[in-house]
Amino acid sequence: MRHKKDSNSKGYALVLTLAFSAIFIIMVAGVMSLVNAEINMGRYHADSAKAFFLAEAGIERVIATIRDGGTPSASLDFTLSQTGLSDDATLDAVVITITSSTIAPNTYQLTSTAALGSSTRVVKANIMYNPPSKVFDYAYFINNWGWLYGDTITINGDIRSNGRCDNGGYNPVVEGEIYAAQGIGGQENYRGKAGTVVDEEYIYQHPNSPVVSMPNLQDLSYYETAAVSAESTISIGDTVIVSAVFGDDAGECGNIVLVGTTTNPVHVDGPVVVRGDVVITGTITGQGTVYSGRNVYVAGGITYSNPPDSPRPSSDDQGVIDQWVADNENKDIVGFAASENVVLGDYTGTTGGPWYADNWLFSMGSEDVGEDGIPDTSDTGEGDGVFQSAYEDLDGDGIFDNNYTWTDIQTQVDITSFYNVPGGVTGFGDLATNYISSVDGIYYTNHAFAGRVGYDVVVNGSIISKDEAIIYRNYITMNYDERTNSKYKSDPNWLIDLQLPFSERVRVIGWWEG
Ligand SMILES: [Ca+2]
Ligand SMILES: [Ca+2]
Ligand SMILES: [Ca+2]
Repeated sequence: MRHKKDSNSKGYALVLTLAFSAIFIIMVAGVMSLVNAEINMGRYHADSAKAFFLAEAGIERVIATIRDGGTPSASLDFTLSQTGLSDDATLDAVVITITSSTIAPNTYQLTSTAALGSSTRVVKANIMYNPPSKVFDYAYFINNWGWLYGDTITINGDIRSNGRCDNGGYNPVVEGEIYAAQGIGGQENYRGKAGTVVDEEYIYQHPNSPVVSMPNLQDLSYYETAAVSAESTISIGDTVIVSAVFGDDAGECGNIVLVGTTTNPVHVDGPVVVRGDVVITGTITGQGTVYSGRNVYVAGGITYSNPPDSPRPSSDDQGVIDQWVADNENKDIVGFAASENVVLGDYTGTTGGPWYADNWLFSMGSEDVGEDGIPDTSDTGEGDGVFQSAYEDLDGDGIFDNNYTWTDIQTQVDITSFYNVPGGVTGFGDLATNYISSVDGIYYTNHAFAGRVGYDVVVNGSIISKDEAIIYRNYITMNYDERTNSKYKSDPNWLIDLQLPFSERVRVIGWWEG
C-alpha cells in the first residue's frame, strides 16, 4: 500500500503436508535397508519395523485418497492384502487394516493396523477435512510482494507475505509479527511490536518463513453446494435478494448491486455465490461469505451494523484474545471472496478524485514469474516470455495472465445492466466514491486488491490478495479480526464458521503410535 500526498500503500506477495509423504518415502527407503540388516539379527525385530512403516503407509494411503477427492468417511475403511509387492514372502503376507471415525465436525481419527509375522503395530492420525486456510490468520497477507510504503500505516495484527515484505524506507507500524517467505526489507524501520523500539533483535520479524498456500477459487462448485445446503441468503430489509446461488436461473444476469443502509443493511447469512460481479456499499450485517465468480467492488464504505465491542482485544494476552473472540461470537462478520479482483472505490474517478491505483497495479499481475511464483527473483522461467504452465499458472485457470489492464478492473457489463441497481444510477461513479473511510470485512482474492480510499481509512478484518495496490490518504489503520484465526477452527467446537475459502483438502493434526 502506498501513501499519496494530498491526499495517500503497494503489495505483493505455497505447502507442507507433502513433506510427510516425502519423509515417509525416505524413511521407508532407509528402513528397508535397515530392515535387511535386521533380518540377520532377528526376524521379530524386522517384522516389527516393517509393520510399523506399513501401518504408517496405510495412513498415507487414506490421506492421498482424500487429496484425490475422496471423503474421510467410514467408507475409507479398507483392508490391504499385499501380493506381488516384493520378492519378500513375509512382506507379501502383510495385512493393513484402516478404520476411520468421526471425532468432531470435519475431524477424523484414522487407525491403521499392520500385522506381520508375530508383530502388530498400530499408527493413529487425527486429520481435518477441508481445514481452515491459514491465510486468514493475518491482517494483511500477500501471495507475492508485501509493501508498506508510508509513515502513516498502522497494522494491528500479524502480517505475512509469500514473497518479500518491504517498507521502502518508510516507518510503518506493525503491532504484530511480520512473516515473509523471502526477505524483510528495512527491518530497522518498522515501528510497533515488530519495530525497533521493542524489537531490537527483530524477534517479531520472520524472514525466510514457509510459504502458505492460497485457496484456489477457479471452481466455485464446492461453495455453491455449500450455499444450497445451508440455504444461505443475502437480504436487504425483508427482501431476499439472493438465495444460495445468483446467476443460475434463466434471467439472472449474475451481476448484482448491494446497497445497505443503517435501517436496511445488506444481511449476509451463510456462504452465498454470485457468479458474476458484486458491487457492494454501505451497511452490512450477519455472518457469512459472499463468493464472486469475477470481481467484488467495494464501491463505498462498508460498515458492520452490529460490530464487535471493540475492533481489537485489549491486549496480546492469549486469554484476553480468546475472551474477546468468545464475547463477539454473535457479532457481524462477513467475508468477500473474489475469483478475480477486489476493486476499491470509484475507478472511473467520477467521485472523490482520481483513482490512481492503476499507476501501480498495471505493472503487476504477469504470470511470467518463474518457478517460485514470485516476480523479480530472476529464477528459472521468469521473464522469458514463455508460459511454463506447470508452475506459472498461478491462479490455475489454464491460461497465461498478463499484467492487469482496465479490462480486469471495469465491471464486465455496464452498471445499468446489473440486478438491483438503485434508481437514478447511470454510471459506476454514481454508486462509488474514492472517499472510503471504513472497510469492514474479510477480503480474499488471488488476484488484485486495488483502489483508492479516503482520509483516515480503517479496515476492520483482513486483506488477503496476490497483488495489492491500495492508495490511501493521510492515514490507514488495519485491525485484524481475531475471529477468523484458524486456531479457533482447530478446536472442534469452533465458534464461527464463515465457510471462507480453503486451500488444502486435508491437514494432519497429529499422528502417533497407538
Ligand atoms: Ca520468480
Ligand atoms: Ca516464464
Ligand atoms: Ca493463469
